[in-house]
Amino acid sequence: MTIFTKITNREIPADIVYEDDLCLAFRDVNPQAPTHVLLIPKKPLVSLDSFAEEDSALAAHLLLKVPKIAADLGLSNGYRTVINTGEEGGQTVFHLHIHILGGRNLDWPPG
Ligand code: DGP
Repeated sequence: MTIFTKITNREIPADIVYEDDLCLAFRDVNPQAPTHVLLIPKKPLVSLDSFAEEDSALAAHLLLKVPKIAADLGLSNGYRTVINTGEEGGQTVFHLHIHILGGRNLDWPPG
């Protein structure tokens, strides 16, 4: 079980900003921008590579929640979404998560 499932199960604390039956969003413990939230499916998918056809509705649900959560967080001037996948992709927690970052001008390209 990853730390994100423990957050979902309220076994460890997190600053939760959104929750519904399928997903949870909480503030990153190591924020890289003034606003940095992680949106996860409650289903413990390892990464984007784990999505199967049966997850189509879940995938759509997650993506459709991003602008709503960003708006709720006041990111009216824009924001960035990032999904790190696998070791070379920079993934460190192996429970699929969408980073939502904003509140400053973000550089491109990332490192
Ligand atoms: P990634 O490198 O894409 O796998 O991002 C993992 C993120 O998870 C990283 O930005 C730090 C964050 N993180 C790791 N452990 C915890 C935790 O226990 N609580 C919270 N809120 N965030 C965590």
